[in-house]
Amino acid sequence: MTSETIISNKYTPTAVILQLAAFMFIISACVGGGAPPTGGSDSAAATPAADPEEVLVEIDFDEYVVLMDPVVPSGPVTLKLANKGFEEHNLLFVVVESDSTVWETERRLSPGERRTVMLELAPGRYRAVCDFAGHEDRGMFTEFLVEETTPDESGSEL
Ligand SMILES: [Cu+2]
Repeated sequence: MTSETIISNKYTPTAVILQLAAFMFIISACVGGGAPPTGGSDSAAATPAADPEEVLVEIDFDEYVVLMDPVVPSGPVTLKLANKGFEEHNLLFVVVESDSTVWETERRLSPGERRTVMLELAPGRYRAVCDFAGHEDRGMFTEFLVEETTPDESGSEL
């Protein structure tokens, strides 16, 4: 046996094909194990009749913070909730002055979950709180102001 045959044995087409097959298997396994086909989409396909005047309020959850704009216009808003942490979280809106809860999530958000909620807010100062599993005591709250919106002023923005 010459050294030439040893080298050619190492790089047979069969070995290359097997490696390729293994590679393809890994690729398909990754795709198959990914997000479910209907979940995790950021597209607006679910709300084709979206109002162009829609006011979006993005609220992110993490351990242990609630992140959102400190000022929100009054009236109808669309909350875009996103749990970016690794624990479950919920959300309550509490009027600061009266300490009364005006809205809360129907169920907790799982890690990575996104949820859209339509809501109407009256002017005032609010606390946005996650009161799940002692998170509030760890600082998982923020305050925001709902400001009265007057249609006449909307044209002067920017
Ligand atoms: Cu929480």
